[in-house]
Amino acid sequence: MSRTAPVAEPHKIKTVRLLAFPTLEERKKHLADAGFNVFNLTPGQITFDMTSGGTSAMSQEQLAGQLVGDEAYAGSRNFEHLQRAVADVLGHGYVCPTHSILGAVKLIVSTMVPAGSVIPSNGRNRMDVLTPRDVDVVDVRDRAEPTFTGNVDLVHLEEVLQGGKTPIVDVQAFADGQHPISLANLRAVRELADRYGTRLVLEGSRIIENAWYVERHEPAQGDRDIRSLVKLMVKTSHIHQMDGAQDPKANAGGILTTDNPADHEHFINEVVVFEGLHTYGGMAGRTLEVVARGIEEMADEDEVHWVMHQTERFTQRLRDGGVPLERGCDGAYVRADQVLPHAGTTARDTFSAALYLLCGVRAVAMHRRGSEGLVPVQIPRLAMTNEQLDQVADALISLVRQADRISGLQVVEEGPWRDQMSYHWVLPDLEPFAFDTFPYQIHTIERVGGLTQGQREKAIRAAGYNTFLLPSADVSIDLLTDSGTSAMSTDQWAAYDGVRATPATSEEYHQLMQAWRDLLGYQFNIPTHQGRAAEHILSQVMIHRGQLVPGNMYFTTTKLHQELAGGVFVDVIVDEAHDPTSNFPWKGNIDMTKLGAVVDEHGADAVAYISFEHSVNMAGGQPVSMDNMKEVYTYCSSVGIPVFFDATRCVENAYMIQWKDPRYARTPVRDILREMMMYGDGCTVSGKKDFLINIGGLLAFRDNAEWAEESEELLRIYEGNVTDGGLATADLAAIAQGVKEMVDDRYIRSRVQQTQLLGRMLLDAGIPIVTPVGTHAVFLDAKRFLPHVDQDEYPAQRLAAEIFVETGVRAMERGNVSKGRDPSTGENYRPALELVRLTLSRRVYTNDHMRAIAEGVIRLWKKRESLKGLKFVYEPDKLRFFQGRFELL
Ligand code: P70
Repeated sequence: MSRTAPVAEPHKIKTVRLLAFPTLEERKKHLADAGFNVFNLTPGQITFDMTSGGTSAMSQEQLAGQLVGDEAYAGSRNFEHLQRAVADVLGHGYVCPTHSILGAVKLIVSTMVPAGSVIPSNGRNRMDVLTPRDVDVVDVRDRAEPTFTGNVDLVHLEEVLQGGKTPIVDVQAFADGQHPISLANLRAVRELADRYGTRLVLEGSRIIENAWYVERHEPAQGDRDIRSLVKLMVKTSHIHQMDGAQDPKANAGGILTTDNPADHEHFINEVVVFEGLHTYGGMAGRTLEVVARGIEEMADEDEVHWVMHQTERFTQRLRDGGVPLERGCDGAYVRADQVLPHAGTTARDTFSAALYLLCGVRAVAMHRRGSEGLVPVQIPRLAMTNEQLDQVADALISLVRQADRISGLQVVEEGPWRDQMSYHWVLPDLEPFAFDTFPYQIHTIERVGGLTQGQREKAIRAAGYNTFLLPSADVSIDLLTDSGTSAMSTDQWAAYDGVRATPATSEEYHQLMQAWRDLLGYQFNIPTHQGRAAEHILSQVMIHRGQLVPGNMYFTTTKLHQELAGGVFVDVIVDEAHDPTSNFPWKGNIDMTKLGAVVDEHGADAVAYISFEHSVNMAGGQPVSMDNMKEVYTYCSSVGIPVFFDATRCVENAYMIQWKDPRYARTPVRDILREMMMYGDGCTVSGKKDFLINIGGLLAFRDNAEWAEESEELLRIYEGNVTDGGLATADLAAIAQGVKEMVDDRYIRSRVQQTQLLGRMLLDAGIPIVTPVGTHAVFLDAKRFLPHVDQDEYPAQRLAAEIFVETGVRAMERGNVSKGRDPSTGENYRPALELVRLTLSRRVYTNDHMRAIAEGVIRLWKKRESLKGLKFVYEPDKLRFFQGRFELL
């Protein structure tokens, strides 16, 4: 099936693994310690490890499968699952598991290949494991074939077969990672094998990539999908072997499959000698399960096309940059001998060492030392973004341009295998390459909804044109909120899994207290289950009935809790905040004149506290300047009014200060944050945002023990213990780790800059958005997008609904519906800002997703005139935006 190149990943990120960024000095030291053989480096010393074996990102279903390994010695459920998956996807009736692909080769050789045999093969790397067993491997690859370079030269094969002593014909799908075979050629090989009474053994570790190539390039096969091509190829073989750590995306494991009961019987009698019992074959139950799930998923058409698109794109960029290479199914195989001809026989390892020195990337040729000068730069499946790959490609290009500065490694110790090599080196003086990208790799992915436009139209009608009421399974890119939607890191999961749960006091509680104190500098820290719980308690403790609460624009839940405590919210944000076209950089600031006027008119005693939000959500994610925080605090302390931050997005605000205030350009975000918090008496936090967790909140006081004590009293009544706030012990552990990760400068920069990227793309297309672009979201200005729709017909609500229909992107209304009605008049408030928020989750979407979103909104912009407004058909009186339902006008 021919298709156009995909715009973005057909999935989102579920969990991430943090990357290491060793400095140049560290890289020098690590290289020397490794004997200048990059095989000896460890992932903690490497930024990107460019190898595809066992390094793929799994699906969340595969990850879950890890926990349902029944780990029985015999006849496990996981084995039964593997049998079903093999029958369904590969079509073979028998499967024998092995510990790895080498285990599978071993069983074939020991049951079928007597010493002195001759094995025709299209893969040179097969020699590594076959030749030492007193087997003669004959290369029968057809060098004349231009497209399917892995095809077997049938004349040559027949000559070899005529010589006898050929128990099997060994064929690799995408031989050596670079040479695909056509289905027609595979079928011809099968015919010959049958004619000469021998067996066709197919090595299908990269069968998906080969099937994609067939789908694309083999004339008669373009109408088939990946799934049917995979089955056709496997069924063409007598025996099929597969590496669980390649296409099935597991971290280990192998399988041997066949339709021949006699061959299978040989395998299972031999597997007990070398591997384990025939129902586990040297794999843990969990690995069987992950392999089974991986086989079921691997032929997913969208996913295959994404993976192959990444490979094509990566190699093209390298070619364009003048890097000599051979294109591989999983990356680029660089001709190190051409880059470093002066390095002679050590060209490959010299290239690898120089690349690591340059930028911290590992690309390594493994196994036996051979004559071909290729260094594989493979892409771990689904684990990297295009942006990261672009940067790796640029690093390689830069290395090639500096090749003349690099002298060859000098051999100190050697052996026939590459891991045995060790060297001396005169470090070249290279211009180092620095990455500026998301500081994590994708660890697991979650497939996203893929409804058609017609199906989405039905879905939004059924949801009463309220995006809150859509099932998330129907959503392709979910920009409803950044709340509780972050991808956790593997470090957070490790902490989560490692706890000893208790309803009393845990180690994690103490660790969390320490982490919060270090980060915020506040003495009293009270965990809550989320932000509104902290707001409830703070409002109850601090507000006397009738008191005013001045703040920099309302937030829905915050204002509601202030009102429930008898307070009256007064907006004292700068005027610019209400003007979506003003480019004032600190639109979150409090207007000192407005604040002074409130205090002068009512007296300081009439003011409960200042409600001071960082990176103001309803204004568009707009930051507060450091000077403004200082000024507000100085003034308020002088008149005795406490200042409380809503520090929900405090790290984003801190980054904005680093980015936009030249005095802080070199100050780490962590230190900026610490200073910000000095200008307040306490804070509430919805931890579900900047704290990088899916649940949790905080109420903190700088030093006032009395407020803290009163709060704890309410906490016990409404939330949980003082030592957990109603959170699971495991969640406390995830928070403690999350708050360490959130102040990483690379992370927060990539996070906010992603928002800026989306905003820029929309601005460039002339789409009205709130400027300057804020930190966590891009806000469409519905008044200018749909000027023909009256505010009482809810233009932002309609626009959000229509964005879903057009693009599958889910957004949120932040305008007239959210603001509600004035209780005294019953009329809608008709706020100045009538916005649709496109909110970016943390660590979940890539910059290619950003491009897909922008393209969709631009399409809608072009047909905006056809859109009309909405009317309420169900209108709750509190926070009506959550449950309200509408009809088209
Ligand atoms: C959002 C979320 C929550 C939030 C916030 C600020 C600045 C407090 C809270 C409450 C979720 C949300 C909440 C109400 C309406 C719509 C969406 N904001 N302060 O998407 O924290 O949710 O943890 O109780 O942004 O902006 P919590």
